[in-house]
Amino acid sequence: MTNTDSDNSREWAAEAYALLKKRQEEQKKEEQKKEEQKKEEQKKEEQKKEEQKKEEQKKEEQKKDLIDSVSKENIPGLSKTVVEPELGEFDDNFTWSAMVLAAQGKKINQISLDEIDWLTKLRRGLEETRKGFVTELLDKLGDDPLTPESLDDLETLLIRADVGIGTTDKVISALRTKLNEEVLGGEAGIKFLKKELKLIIDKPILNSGTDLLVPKKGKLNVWLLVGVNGVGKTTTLGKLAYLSSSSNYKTLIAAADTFRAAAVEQLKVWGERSNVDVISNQSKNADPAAVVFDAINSAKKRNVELLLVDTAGRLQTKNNLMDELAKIKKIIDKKVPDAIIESLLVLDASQGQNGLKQAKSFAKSANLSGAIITKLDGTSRGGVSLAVSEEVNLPIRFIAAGEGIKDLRPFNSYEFVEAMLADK
Ligand SMILES: Nc1nc2c(ncn2[C@@H]2O[C@H](COP(=O)(O)OP(=O)(O)OP(=O)(O)O)[C@@H](O)[C@H]2O)c(=O)[nH]1
Ligand SMILES: [Mg+2]
Repeated sequence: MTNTDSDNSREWAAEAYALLKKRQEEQKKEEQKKEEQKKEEQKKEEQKKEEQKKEEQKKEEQKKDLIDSVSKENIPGLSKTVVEPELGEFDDNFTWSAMVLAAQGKKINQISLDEIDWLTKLRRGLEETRKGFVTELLDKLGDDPLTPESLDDLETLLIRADVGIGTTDKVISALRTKLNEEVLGGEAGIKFLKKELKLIIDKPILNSGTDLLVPKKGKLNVWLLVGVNGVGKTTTLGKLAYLSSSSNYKTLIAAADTFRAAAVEQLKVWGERSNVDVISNQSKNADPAAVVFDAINSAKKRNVELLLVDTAGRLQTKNNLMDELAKIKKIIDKKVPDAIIESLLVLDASQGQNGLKQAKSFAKSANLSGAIITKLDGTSRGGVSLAVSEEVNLPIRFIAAGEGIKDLRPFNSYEFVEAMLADK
């Protein structure tokens, strides 16, 4: 970005901030107004009740019970809790996030607080990964141009951020070739690095022919979430259910992790939060494929567009797990041959190279179509996302940076690389 570009973007960010602030204030005023109206109505209602009290005491008490129970349902925290983001200060976080959106051609009135909030979280989450090499590299370089020696440093830093040896080699040799052609300062070096990393992440996405994974309308889409235990499959499924139902796709959840006792309960909480039904079988050691069978029947009856299937991560042996997945797929193929199946591997970024090993072994036997990277908040190993793209050849479809219902977004390589290599 040139200075003028960045000045313009800052102005843009200030305008965007003012607009969002205005919108928020208007919303607040509107809510206040509604609240006052509600109070007024309640007051009137109470007066009315008071008048009627003597005559219809019995009847009145019944009515009050009803009102009490309805208002209890509306108390946040008791049932479906979706925390809405608040507009913070007009600070560096806001400016950076707005600039990233502006650089992608977003118009001021198209940006939402959700997007700003997400980018801020993503950038903050990747801070540890970034500190590992960008900050250190720029510190080492000062104002000097990149040299073959500084590339050796960069190589070590990339490997430390779990980018993986193969991916690091590729990036470093591209930089070496570039250095043979021209002198690169620190900032230009980072810019070139961003471009190279983006190319690596984009390759499997381009090869898949689908930029953005969304359910195909008018069809049954079945997304299987697979991965070893504890990586975040169930949480991710809950967030996907929210994203899908709030984007108006008719959604259903199949609780096919029958291995872990609490899995169904955990899913039901997520289902309630996003208003999505959960198909389950509470009996001990129920067959996961049987749950999927029931879920498909329901999905067909209800014209469901997206069926999200939670699977177990802790079957005793890996073969067992793979057999289970194969059985689930067979059932889907048999019952709905024209369903669109996505097998999405959930990977915990904080497991770094270990996670990559898992990805490789799953990819061999599970016929995966994409990856979801979780726990990008607060790890120094976010670089593993690059290894997933380069070494396992999987398109990254979603990323998560937190435990909240809105902390999962469709993957955007530009935003990811900008967040990972942000220079402030
Ligand atoms: N910080 C953070 N925590 C996460 C994220 N995603 C999931 N978790 C947490 O990781 C833990 C495990 O998540 P689960 O969704 O239960 O993982 P799972 O893969 O379903 O686990 P099993 O069913 O036992 O195989 C929970 O405490 C989640 O809240 C994330 O993006 N960031
Ligand atoms: Mg689970």
